[in-house]
Amino acid sequence: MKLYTFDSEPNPRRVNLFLAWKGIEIPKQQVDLRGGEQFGAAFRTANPRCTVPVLELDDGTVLCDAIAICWYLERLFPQRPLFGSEPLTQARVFSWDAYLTSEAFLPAADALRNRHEAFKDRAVPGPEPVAQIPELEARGRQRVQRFHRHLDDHLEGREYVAGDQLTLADFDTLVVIDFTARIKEPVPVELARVHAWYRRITALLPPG
Ligand SMILES: N[C@@H](CCC(=O)N[C@@H](CS)C(=O)NCC(=O)O)C(=O)O
Repeated sequence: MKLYTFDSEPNPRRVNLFLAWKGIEIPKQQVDLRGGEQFGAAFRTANPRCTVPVLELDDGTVLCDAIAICWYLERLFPQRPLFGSEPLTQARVFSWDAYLTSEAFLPAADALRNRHEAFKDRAVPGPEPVAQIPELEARGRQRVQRFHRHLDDHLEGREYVAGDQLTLADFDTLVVIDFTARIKEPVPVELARVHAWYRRITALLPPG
């Protein structure tokens, strides 16, 4: 197996945290997103969507979404489970992934990609040009703020995001929170439950 990644970016980081927690090592190849390597012919053959992470299996099969990569590896390496062991916890992890993607990742990406010159005509990842819509920055920020409030409400009486044990949903949420801080939309101090949860999860992360 081989993992195509660009370690500093949010979706690759989701897989990296998962691998680190389980102690799995997979050969990695960095795809320089800043230098445009995702659009080069070599990588495009692996993933025509031109995004990372990508897990390439020994028979050439590719998985191009962080959640699918983690689920597949969970089945191969069941130690230190991150999808829980009950069907309901597993369902909650997938449900949370769908929620996070639409209500946090994409709004944060909208706020970033519709503003910066570096993303001109690249407002959405992928090989086709997509023009920026400057108004989407403000809407993205508003939705990120709403997500922070929802997360704080959700954490009332809960130690973990999905069910009563640590799951991938916690790591993925941590990655989103760091991403929102990167776009200068940190979690407001008054959202104490989010801050307490963040400290708890950060303390569990393997070093590095
Ligand atoms: N659906 C994919 C999305 C992957 C994705 O959007 N990755 C970003 C990095 S976080 C990317 O590769 N962007 C390419 C670009 O900006 O051109 C997943 O869940 O992993």
